Amino acid sequence: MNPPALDHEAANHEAAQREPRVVGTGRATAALTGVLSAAVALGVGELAAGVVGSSSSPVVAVSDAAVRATPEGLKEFAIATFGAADKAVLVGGVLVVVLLWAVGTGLAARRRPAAGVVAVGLFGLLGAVAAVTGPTGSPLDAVPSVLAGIAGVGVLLALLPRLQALAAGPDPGRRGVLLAGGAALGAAVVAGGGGLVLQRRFAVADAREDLVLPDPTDPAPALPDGADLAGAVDGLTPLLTSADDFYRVDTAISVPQLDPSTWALSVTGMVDRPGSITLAQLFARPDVVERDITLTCVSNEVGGTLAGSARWLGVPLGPLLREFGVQSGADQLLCRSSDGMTIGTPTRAALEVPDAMLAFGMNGAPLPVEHGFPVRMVVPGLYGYVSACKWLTGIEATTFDAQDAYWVQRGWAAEGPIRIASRIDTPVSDAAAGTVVVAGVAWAQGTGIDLVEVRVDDGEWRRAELAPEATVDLWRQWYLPVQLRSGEHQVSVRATDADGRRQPEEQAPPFPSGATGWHTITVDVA
Ligand SMILES: Nc1nc2c(c(=O)[nH]1)N[C@H]1C(S)=C(S)[C@@H](COP(=O)(O)O)O[C@H]1N2
Ligand SMILES: [Mo]
Repeated sequence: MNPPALDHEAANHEAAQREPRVVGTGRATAALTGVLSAAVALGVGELAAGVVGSSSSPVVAVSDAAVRATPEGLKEFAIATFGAADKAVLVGGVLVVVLLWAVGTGLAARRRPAAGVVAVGLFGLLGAVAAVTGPTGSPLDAVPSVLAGIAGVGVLLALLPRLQALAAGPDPGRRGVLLAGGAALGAAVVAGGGGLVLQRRFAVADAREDLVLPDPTDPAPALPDGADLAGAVDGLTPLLTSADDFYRVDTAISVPQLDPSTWALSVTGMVDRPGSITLAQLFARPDVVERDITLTCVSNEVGGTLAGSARWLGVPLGPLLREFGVQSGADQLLCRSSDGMTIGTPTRAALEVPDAMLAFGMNGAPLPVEHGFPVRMVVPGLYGYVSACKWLTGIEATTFDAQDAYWVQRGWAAEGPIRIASRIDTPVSDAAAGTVVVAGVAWAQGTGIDLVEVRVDDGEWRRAELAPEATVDLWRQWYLPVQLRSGEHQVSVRATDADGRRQPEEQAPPFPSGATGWHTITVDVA
């Protein structure tokens, strides 16, 4: 038992008897006080982040830490369930936790102001630790959370007695209390809004708009006639994916903003001539290539949408790496992005896969910021997690024995060749009886697709029509008209590559090296 608390209860009880109207208001006002102090804390956190130029406001820092700490299974689930919205969902979740924490803080402070101070202090501390321990964390990144904590404590202590006085009964200071609460809310909004505006100083959207890409010295080969059937077949995925529709998978809660005028790529480690190269130097190279390449995520489920095709503009990796003198023993290129991500690419692939490149253009425009502006890697035939480092700032030649990249530390396979795949895009789940056009895409990067077959229920496998092949690194569209009677039908697809290797039937989940199995859909035919 706690005597002071008991006294407090007794006092409350008396107050309640005197003034039954306000029973319970003490709790509500205390909770509200907690929420107001948290709001001011978050606002000050954003403001401080905007002033010091750190991307680690408390919410972002804690969300980033949550991404790092999330077990692979849950991450998989989040990517599969929420897709590109996974980060919004996470940040929303963090805000809900903050809200609950704030309510708890207010309630605790009602009994013991010290407990409230500790709760707010812990909130600031957690943010600071999360920020500093991030892969690119520096002591400066603790500043927003520390200031947020101090502001939160200050507001809590200033507001609590006033709100409590109000709750205890009609009080001449009522107006003053409302003013204090309103002022706190106003301060939170102004600080938070101001912070978000200040953070825009570091945004590179304008610099991206102004960037003039070089013309390719080696443009993409013309697409053969009929290579894109999307206009002719309803529901078929277009051959090239617009940047807006392109899937996005990364761990960045706040998208890295790299100034193209100061960007440079360092090449270090097991190289004879370590050094760096700027964007202007990349643009000025005699070999600027443009290629149509399908990029795929290892987390893609059979039939999933974590794959996209774009026209990439960039500089071939092989010749560039040879200029730096990558040593023969270095079997891994540890690619680093500005947000601390590491992606380990097999050196052999970077040197030998035709069209492996440092890309700065996507579909005729500079890379979108979310897709790695100003420079990312693209290696046809390797899943993104081992090849497609976005916001690239460094390449360290090393060995697979010496260092594990981010995803490999989390159990994913060290080398990630893209598995042959085929997907039904249409129909989705319903169709009208009669002739139904089944259509989709198939890919086997580096080899090319030779055959796509479709089966309805337990029928024969039938050869689908293939659109002409553009390149072996781009997915290939296919379609097949089939007769469907009313009722429920299973439709399956399987592909065979140009080496005669058929897509395996055996179902495997994405972890640890990519999903396998034939895509089968159920169609309700009316
Ligand atoms: N810096 C950075 N680069 C990254 C990632 C990341 O999390 N951070 N994710 C990789 C993964 S898993 C994939 S599938 C591709 C996705 O590229 P996109 O978002 O442009 O489609 O980027 C790769 N490059
Ligand atoms: Mo991925």
